[in-house]
Amino acid sequence: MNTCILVTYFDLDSLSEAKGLCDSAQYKIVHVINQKYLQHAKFGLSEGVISEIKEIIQKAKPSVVVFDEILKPSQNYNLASELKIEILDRESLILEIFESRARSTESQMQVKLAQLRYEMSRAKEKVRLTRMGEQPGFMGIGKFEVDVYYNDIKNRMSSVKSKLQKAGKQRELHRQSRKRIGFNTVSIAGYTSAGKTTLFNSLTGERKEKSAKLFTTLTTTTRKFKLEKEWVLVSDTVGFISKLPAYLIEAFRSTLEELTFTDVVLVIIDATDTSSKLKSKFSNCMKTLIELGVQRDKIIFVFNKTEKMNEGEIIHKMEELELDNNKKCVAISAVTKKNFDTLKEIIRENIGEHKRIINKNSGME
Ligand SMILES: Nc1nc2c(ncn2[C@@H]2O[C@H](COP(=O)(O)OP(=O)(O)OP(=O)(O)O)[C@@H](O)[C@H]2O)c(=O)[nH]1
Ligand SMILES: [Mg+2]
Repeated sequence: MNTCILVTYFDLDSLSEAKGLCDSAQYKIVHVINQKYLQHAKFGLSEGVISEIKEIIQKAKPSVVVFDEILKPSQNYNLASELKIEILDRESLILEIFESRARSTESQMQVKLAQLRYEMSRAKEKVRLTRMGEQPGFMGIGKFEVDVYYNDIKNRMSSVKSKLQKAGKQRELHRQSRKRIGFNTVSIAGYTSAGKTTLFNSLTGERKEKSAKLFTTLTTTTRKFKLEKEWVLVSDTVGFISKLPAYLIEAFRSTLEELTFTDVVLVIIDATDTSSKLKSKFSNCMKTLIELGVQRDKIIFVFNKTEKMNEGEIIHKMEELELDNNKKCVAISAVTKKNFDTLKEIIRENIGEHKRIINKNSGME
């Protein structure tokens, strides 16, 4: 197994999430370095810490150093040259996880596009440095080859993009045919590991992979389930995370766009999180949903994993997110199916409400 030294923040929430990311990427952590600040100009770290890490590298001989922040290409370059080891910043770590987990052709292409964008941002910096004469060519190649390299990435990107566009069109056709048949649709969204797939499986009787590891699901799956007398289509989607690189959202946009077309979006919240984690994950989810263009009135807030919590604790968690008086909020357990009747009732009411708004806007009511 690959090993790493993890450089992260002091607070327990950041630490546990960073550990989760290392675990999902299959790196065994041999040493943790906690810092208050990871945005120093040259290395991301202060120079004092650099010599500390050098000593640890000598002793522990890790495969990589995981840096739990987004590093600029120049910082990554400086740090790698100074420590003489590969540096994985938060973006590339998440990319590695996505790469190892992508199963469907579409998600593999999406990951490919994200990797190319990542490479492109690095290439731009390298081209800039080479042009300024600060870096005498890179990877042993000169100015002319740098342009060739840069153009090659551009070409590969446009080829992946056009394949993804085709897949997107296919998705659009599916969506239209579902609409013609008259199916109502529900999407499940939320932070990674909130329990989206567990809920999806419980509603549909599916057996999609669920796990405590982060980013278990990368492919949107749609199945039907019975809502009293009518069949409804429900989709499970890729989870969010804080500081998710913009180009990953961009690459997954075509699948995440499903969220803007469905009648109802269930936002799954892990109610067992500490207050600080609960709030930061929630604001991150809402920010991402708004960026994607999801209308807030379509959202139902689902507090999950509440089977072992008492009423007081649940209400307290709802209050923390100012959702305690919200009619579109329900506490469930995806494992024990606690409050599934209430959840279905709220979904039904919201589908009805959404349909009324659409009809009104199109002059049918
Ligand atoms: N106690 C408890 N655990 C749950 C519940 N729902 C999900 N879990 C656990 O939470 C973990 C994550 O569940 P998943 O369903 O894989 O979460 P997800 O949101 O699909 O995660 P990603 O696909 O990685 O984004 C698993 O270990 C589940 O067993 C619940 O209602 N109660
Ligand atoms: Mg999942």
